[in-house]
Amino acid sequence: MMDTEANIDLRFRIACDQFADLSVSVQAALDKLAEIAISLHCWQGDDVCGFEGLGQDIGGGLAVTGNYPGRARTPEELRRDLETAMSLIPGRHRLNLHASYGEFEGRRIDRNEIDIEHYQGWIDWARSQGLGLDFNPTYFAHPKAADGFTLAHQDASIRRFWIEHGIACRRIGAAFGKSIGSPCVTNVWIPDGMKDTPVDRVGPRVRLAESLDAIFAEPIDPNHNLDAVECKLFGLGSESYVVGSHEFYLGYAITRQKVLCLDAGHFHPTETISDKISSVMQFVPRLLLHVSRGIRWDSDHVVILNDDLLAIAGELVRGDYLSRTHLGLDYFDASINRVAAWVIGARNLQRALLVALLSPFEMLRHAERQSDYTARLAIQEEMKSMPVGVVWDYFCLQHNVPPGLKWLDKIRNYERSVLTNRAR
Ligand code: RNT
Ligand code: ZN
Repeated sequence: MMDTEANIDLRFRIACDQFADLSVSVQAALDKLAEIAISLHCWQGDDVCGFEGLGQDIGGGLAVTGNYPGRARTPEELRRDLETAMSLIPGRHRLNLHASYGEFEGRRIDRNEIDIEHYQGWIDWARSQGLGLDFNPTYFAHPKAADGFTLAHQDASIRRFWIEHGIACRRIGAAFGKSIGSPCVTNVWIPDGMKDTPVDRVGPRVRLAESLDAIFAEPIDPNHNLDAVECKLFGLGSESYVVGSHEFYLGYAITRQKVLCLDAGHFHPTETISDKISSVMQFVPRLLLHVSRGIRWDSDHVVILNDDLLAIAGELVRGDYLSRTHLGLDYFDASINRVAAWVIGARNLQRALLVALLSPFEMLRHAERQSDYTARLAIQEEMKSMPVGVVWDYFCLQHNVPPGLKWLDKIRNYERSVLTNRAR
């Protein structure tokens, strides 16, 4: 048996020839893949608990299920887990932080009082790791969100509180972007909605638009902070009506030229986001994707390499949208090793992008332009058995990350030596 590296090397060279026959440059694909940053969501590491110590239910129609041992309980634990995950994901990436993950040192700092000092530990860590930072105001898991309304609340004082939170978060996002040297995407998602049929669908939407305008009133340098808005079809407890629907935020993002966030789990169960990309990109400046996997409802399962993911990656590459798109993961699974959940999801997104980057789009476009749909279908199907796997392994080796399944051994060691020592 050859050693793994020599074996991968040999098979890689054969694969390159196969792709060259289709006029695809493997090296160009790998160079491009190395440039694509994925924003890892901090909340997978601790079941969306955060560090405020409010003891508040997560709420907001979100639900984390499972009780796998090893949940991160402190910023130090979460950072160590993230470092482990990132050591198994090729390339340079980003961290997506929620406001509830500030370091408050036992003090009760309410959401409208948060300031950059509470995130200095994250900035220092991100800089030391060479990571970009993204941010999210936290409009759930709080007494003032307990009745399911925040920015669209009937009570002006509650709306004001959440507007102040949004304003504080944009300033923190801008400080992130400035000190890291890469714009921070600050994404607004709110839970507001109703369990049962509302009578007034208009009022909350008018209030939401006003609240958002108030949050975004302060001009902020887009080189430091970019504002994103995320829609949803329904949530637990907001089955009948969500104020921030797709149409609402699509209209909002177009008229205000904001980043539109599409979460793969936030549409009808048979509706996919891949086909939306080329439509919305005609009208919004940039896109944020919450790469997730809905099952039956917005269940936030770990991202797998399925047709939906491949279709998303294909659209981003074919449409040349990568430079206008921010990629983030969004799921929370507490039933498996949480560090592995990050690694599996991130590597799958990268592999989907690699499949897209290795596709013979010139050849396919040519067939389509000639109305030769027979060839188009034949080529598309042939691609499914091209040797992408060994190209991926080669990419991992290039970036000093374990190829194949070898990363799982590292996770097992980490679980044994670190995670199992954490009390439940
Ligand atoms: C909720 C949204 C949102 C959250 C995070 C925790 O349905 O997807 O993005 O998952 O803010
Ligand atoms: Zn999301």
